[in-house]
Amino acid sequence: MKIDILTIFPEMFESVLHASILGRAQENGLLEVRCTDIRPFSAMKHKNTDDYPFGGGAGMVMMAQPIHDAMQSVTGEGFQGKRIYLGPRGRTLTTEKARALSREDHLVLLCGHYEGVDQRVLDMCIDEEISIGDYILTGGELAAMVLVDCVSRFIPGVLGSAESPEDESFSEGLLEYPQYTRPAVWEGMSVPDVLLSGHHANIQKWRREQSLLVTQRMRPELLETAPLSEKDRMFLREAEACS
Ligand code: 4GS
Repeated sequence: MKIDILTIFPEMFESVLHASILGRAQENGLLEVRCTDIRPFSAMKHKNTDDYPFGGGAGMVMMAQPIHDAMQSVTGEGFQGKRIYLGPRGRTLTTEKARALSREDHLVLLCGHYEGVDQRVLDMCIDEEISIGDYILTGGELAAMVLVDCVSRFIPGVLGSAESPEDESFSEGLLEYPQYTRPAVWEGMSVPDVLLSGHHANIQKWRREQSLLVTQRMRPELLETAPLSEKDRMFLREAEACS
């Protein structure tokens, strides 16, 4: 997959994109991320990318022209893919959305700054606005990095063969069960016996129940849409009665 990022701060991406799993994915040719600085595309004498908002008000607005020209430079003729603006008005990024985007050949991510972007260039050049959550960032760059990271997990081969993108919180609609590693006793606290038992079926049952309990406690609304068996529902009813 190819991902182009349009930003006025390309240097923010260097370390994030080259370390760890994303770095390996790019070395293996599974992922190709390119950052394009919007500023050189500005037709203004001083290469400005923002201006005062029509109608007044605080802050600045990113101008249409530099963004449009930067977008043209990475899409060209016959672009096949999705052009995404990261901003708080968009639909919130979810696992489903990340999985769907991972099937695209080419993504272009536009990072906003200041009070936003001239609406006309969004109307002309953007297919979809996506938010990473209901809070305000100082810029869209961190949101773009979050999107690149969670989309990349779903590209076949990006995770090592032992890891699965589906074997985590949310993928089964539930939160993750607790994990433990050595030592078996640390600071007087033991690992749950069942995990040391070697009894695979009991371990699976325990993990499922822990997932159900932590979801009920922390994110009960997820239980309304998670695929639950009759056994799961019975367990949750009993847990509720005991609490
Ligand atoms: C988000 C967000 C965001 C909005 C960028 C104000 C600077 C800022 N982007 N998900 N201007 N939440 N962007 O807060 O994507």
